[in-house]
Amino acid sequence: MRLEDLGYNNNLEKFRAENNLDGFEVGRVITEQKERYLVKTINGEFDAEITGNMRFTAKSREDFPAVGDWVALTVYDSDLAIIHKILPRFSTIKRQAVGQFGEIQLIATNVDFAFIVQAIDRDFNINRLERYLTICNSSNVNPVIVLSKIDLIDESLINEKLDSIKARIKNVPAIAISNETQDGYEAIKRFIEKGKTYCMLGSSGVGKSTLLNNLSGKTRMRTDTISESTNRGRHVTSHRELIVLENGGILIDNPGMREVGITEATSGLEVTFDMIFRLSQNCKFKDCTHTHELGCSVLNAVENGAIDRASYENYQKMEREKAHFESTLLEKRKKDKEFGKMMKNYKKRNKESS
Ligand SMILES: Nc1nc2c(ncn2[C@@H]2O[C@H](COP(=O)(O)OP(=O)(O)OP(=O)(O)O)[C@@H](O)[C@H]2O)c(=O)[nH]1
Ligand SMILES: [Mg+2]
Ligand SMILES: [Zn+2]
Repeated sequence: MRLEDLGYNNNLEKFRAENNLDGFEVGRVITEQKERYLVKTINGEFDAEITGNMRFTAKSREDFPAVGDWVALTVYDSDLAIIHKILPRFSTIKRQAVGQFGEIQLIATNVDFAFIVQAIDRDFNINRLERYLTICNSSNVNPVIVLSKIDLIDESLINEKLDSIKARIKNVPAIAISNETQDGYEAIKRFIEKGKTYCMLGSSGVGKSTLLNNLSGKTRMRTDTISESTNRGRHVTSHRELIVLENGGILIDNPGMREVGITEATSGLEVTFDMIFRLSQNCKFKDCTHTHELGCSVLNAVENGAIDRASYENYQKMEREKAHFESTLLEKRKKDKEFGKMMKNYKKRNKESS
């Protein structure tokens, strides 16, 4: 195996050379469980932790490694390796951490494409698709929509769903597949290139791991049906994991997600709702919120049907979430700063009195 087979590239090599990391091995984080990382290098797979210094200086979740990261590490033996540095990420998929407002959760890094999987029979929801798209668009990841389980519904309904996606979401490929019959697999495989990284996103039970297993030709991930009534909230896949396919594509599986909370997804909303953003240039007021203003091009477009009303409402909801997240973050930073100041004064006073 070469590092390139795991997705290593010239930019990373350049960074390594310029930052005097010659004394370290380089590897990619393939799983993560509670601050323990399994890192794959050309010499094998190693259990790793970060240095105390890294933990001490970390300001947010983004300063910790995540699945997909390239890291510089020292290997002592198979159970002990220490990660010294995270090499620069070219993409970071993140969401609002569930139940911890203002906190970020990293889903995967250095991802080229995301397969956004929804089961066509029960899970299909365009508002949620737009959420995933926003996350992808804010993080430099190319989205591909995958509707799974088409063996479970009537063929005419498949096209109906695909058309309803097309009506609202432009320029994003959508593929309908069945993991049972493998219909649509050719279309999926066409996206998968050697050395590129793909990430599975979607709710629990939609068939992400089944798809990954089938593509890899081996059972890498456990799959199962979970009875909604008896096992609410449990996922079959419990952690993130990166695997290399025979054709050279690199796939990251993820536990299913219930909520896809928007963080400070700056450009994500702009790209996802590009029609709304283009029209907003023509609004009468510069600070138009597109909610009630006269001379608002966006509201006009909603009125005359040029913009789908449901899409507009979904956009407004995510805008509010984004604003809420940003203000929470600001508040938190302010508090952290005040706490830092207090500690400094306290130490100073102690010094003076001693
Ligand atoms: N009929 C049908 N069943 C499928 C299809 N894909 C997956 N399944 C079944 O759906 C169940 C869940 O599949 P998984 O692959 O474990 O789902 P997952 O998205 O990985 O779920 P989590 O790991 O919990 O996020 C399994 O029983 C699969 O056999 C499909 O295309 N058609
Ligand atoms: Mg799974
Ligand atoms: Zn407006």
